[in-house]
Amino acid sequence: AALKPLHIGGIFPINGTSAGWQGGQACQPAAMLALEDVNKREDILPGYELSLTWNDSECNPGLGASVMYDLLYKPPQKVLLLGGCSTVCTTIAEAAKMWNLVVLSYGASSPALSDRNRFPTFFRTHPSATVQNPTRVKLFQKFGWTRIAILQQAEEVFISTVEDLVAKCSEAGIEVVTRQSFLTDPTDAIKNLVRQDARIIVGLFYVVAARRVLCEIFTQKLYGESFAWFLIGWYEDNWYQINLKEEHLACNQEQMKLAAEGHITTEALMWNRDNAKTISGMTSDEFKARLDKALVKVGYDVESGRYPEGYQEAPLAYDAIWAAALALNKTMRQLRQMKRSLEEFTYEDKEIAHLIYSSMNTTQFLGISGTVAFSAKGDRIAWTQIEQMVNGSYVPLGYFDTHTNNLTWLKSEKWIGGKPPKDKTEIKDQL
Ligand code: ABU
Repeated sequence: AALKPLHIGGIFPINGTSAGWQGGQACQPAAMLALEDVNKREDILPGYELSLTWNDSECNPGLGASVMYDLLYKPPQKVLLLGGCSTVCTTIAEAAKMWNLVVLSYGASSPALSDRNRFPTFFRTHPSATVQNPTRVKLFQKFGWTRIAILQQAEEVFISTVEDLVAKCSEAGIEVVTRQSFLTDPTDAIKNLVRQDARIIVGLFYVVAARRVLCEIFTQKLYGESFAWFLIGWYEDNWYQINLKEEHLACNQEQMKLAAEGHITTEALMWNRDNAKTISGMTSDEFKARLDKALVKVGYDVESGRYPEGYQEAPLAYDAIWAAALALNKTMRQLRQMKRSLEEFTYEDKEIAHLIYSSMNTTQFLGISGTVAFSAKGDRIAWTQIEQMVNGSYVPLGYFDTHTNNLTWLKSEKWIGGKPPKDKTEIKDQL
């Protein structure tokens, strides 16, 4: 018999000049691979074929809303929405409850999205940015730093991360000497960091802003042996060397490299570390080989090291489709007992919507990104990875498991001055 289609609506940030995250570039092909694999499985959604109708949001919340309305108002009926980029997910997840739709995000880190009152039908395979804060505090303690500063882009994703970081620092007796924020131009915020004698600085911004900050760090000489910068770890590896001319930066590649040297990054682990067989039968290495092939096919030159944005998060997109398929499969079985079926779902159907929600809530499997399971707030539970830029490349420093407070440290850190910087100017330096 012909397979009945089940439609997921997808929103991917791919093109555009928005200063956000264009991670759909790698995440959309990864989602298509998952769709292919899930549809091959006869034990998952038998009798159905999962399909993805999608469009580009450019990581722009206005465009994202318009893409969502198009997906909802143009047939066919969608059973679930997939989204990436915090600013867009915030918009669509707040609205989706009105259509009784679950939103599943492969690429939204904003801690604000963990608010179940505001986003009652939201889940994500992308961990919340708060998972990095205990790691940061652990590192401050490890290196004896009790005085830190924060520089943030004025976006809800970073504001909510900073609120959590400030609370965690306060619990640990670490002073946040200043919290500087900027919209697009970080020049004045960085001047204020200099005035406050900031040495240990946590920076939270999207990658376009990160390049502006780095160039300004170079100009205002806030780099080198006296400083430790903590940046976000999900930028692509060559982020500080690209688009300098297009973005009209006053720094060249050499200056950007100097300013970037020694910075530390923290990020949730997004690729399963052991090479175990996952639910799809693939190991992470096998997935990587397949993804690379798919990316070459759509024109990305990954063989010469030029990875599209969202490459790191690609396992999260792949696993999001699996999570959706498994949750819908569970819902299908429950509906069968009620003499109902998934294809009856409409945006008014609270009963089926509730079953999809509860099935997603209890979905658990070993994916390419590790164990996929959701907390009561719809969040992903994950380890973090710590890296440092040494000679222009990222070197792993360690891993941290927040739940067990266990830091695995590889002792591979390199300090420009041979030892970690101090968290303030010492009296003898002032004489
Ligand atoms: N790792 C990408 C997160 C992007 C975002 O939160 O918007």
